[in-house]
Amino acid sequence: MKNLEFYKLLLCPPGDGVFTVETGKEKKLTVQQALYGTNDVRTSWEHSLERVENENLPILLGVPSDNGGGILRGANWGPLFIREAILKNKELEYFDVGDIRVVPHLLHDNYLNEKTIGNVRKALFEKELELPVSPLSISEAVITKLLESNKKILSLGGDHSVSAGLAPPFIKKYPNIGILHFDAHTDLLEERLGIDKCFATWAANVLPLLKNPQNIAQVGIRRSGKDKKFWEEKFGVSQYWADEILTEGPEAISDKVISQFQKQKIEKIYISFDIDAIDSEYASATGTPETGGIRPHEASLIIDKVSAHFETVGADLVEVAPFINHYGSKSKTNPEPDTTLDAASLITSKLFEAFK
Ligand SMILES: [Mn+2]
Repeated sequence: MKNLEFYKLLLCPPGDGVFTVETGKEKKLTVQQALYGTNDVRTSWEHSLERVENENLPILLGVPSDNGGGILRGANWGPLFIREAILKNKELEYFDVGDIRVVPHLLHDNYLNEKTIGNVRKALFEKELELPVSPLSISEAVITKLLESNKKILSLGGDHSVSAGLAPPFIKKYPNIGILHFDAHTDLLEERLGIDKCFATWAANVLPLLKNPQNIAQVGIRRSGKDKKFWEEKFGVSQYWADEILTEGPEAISDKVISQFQKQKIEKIYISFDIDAIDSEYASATGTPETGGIRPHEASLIIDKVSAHFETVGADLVEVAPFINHYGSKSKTNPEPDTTLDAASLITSKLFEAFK
C-alpha cells in the first residue's frame, strides 16, 4: 500500500476524528476554513497529504480518543479546541496531517477478537484491509510511518492512554531516547481493573521499552497513594514533585533533569505533557485537576531549558477536556475552558519551539 493511501485510510481531516454531526460543528468549520480556505475540506486535506513526505515543518497530529480515560472523560475534544486556540498564534508553523480515525468504543486491537476487527475494518475501510482499527493501534502505525521520513511530531490527545501508542515508535527508532513526562500523577500503574493500557498505565507500558529506567524524568507529580521514594525504588525512575519545583525553582529542577539525562548519554528526547501537571487554578478543564501544581510559565521554562540540551524529536499534549467545568458555569471569575486552553496553547507553542 502506498503511504498516501495508508494516511488517507487511517487519518481524517482535522476535527473529523470525533464522529459527530452537530456537536462542535462551528469550531470544526472555523479550524478547517483556516487551514484549507475552502468548503471542500476532504479534497484539500487529501491533496495536502501528498506533501507529507517532503514537508520540513513539524507535524501536528490529532488523537481524539478518550477511550482510555477513567474519571471524567471529554479529552476527545482536546485536539479540536487546542487547534482553534493556537490559530491565534500566527507565528506557529506546523503541518497538520489531521486526526487519527477513532471508533469511540475501541482502545487497542489487543483487546479485540477477529470478528470485531473484521467488522470495524469493513466500516472504516469499506473492505477488510490488514490495517489497525483501534485508536492506540492506529496511532502507533501512523507514527511509525511518519518516522520513516524522520518527522518531528506533536500529537494532541486524547486521554493519556494515547501516549502508549505514540511513544513506542519513537523508542524503537531512537533506542536511547529520554522521556520528559509532565504530570500530576505517575501513570505507573501496571494495570487498572485488569486493563494494562489506560490513562493511568501508559508510563508503566513504556518503561520496559526504555534502555534504562533513568531515561524517564517525571515532573510535577503531587497526587499519589505512594510517596516519591516508593516509585523511584520500585521502578528506578527519577521524579521531581511539584512541591520541590515550587521550593527549589524550575531552573534548579531543569538542571537536575539535564544532568540525569546526560548521565545516560541521552541525545534525543520525547516530551509527554499531561495538562494536569499544571495547577488546577490554570488548568481545570481536565479529567483529574489537582491543586498544588506548577504554573504554566514554570512548565514552559523547564521545557525551554531541558530542550536546549537535547534534540526533541516528538511530543504530546494530553488530557485537555474542554467541556469539563469543575467550578460551575462559565463566568468572568471562572473563564473555563479558556484558562486551560490558554495554558494548552502556551505549552503547544513551547513544544513546537523545542523541535527547533
Ligand atoms: Mn497522565
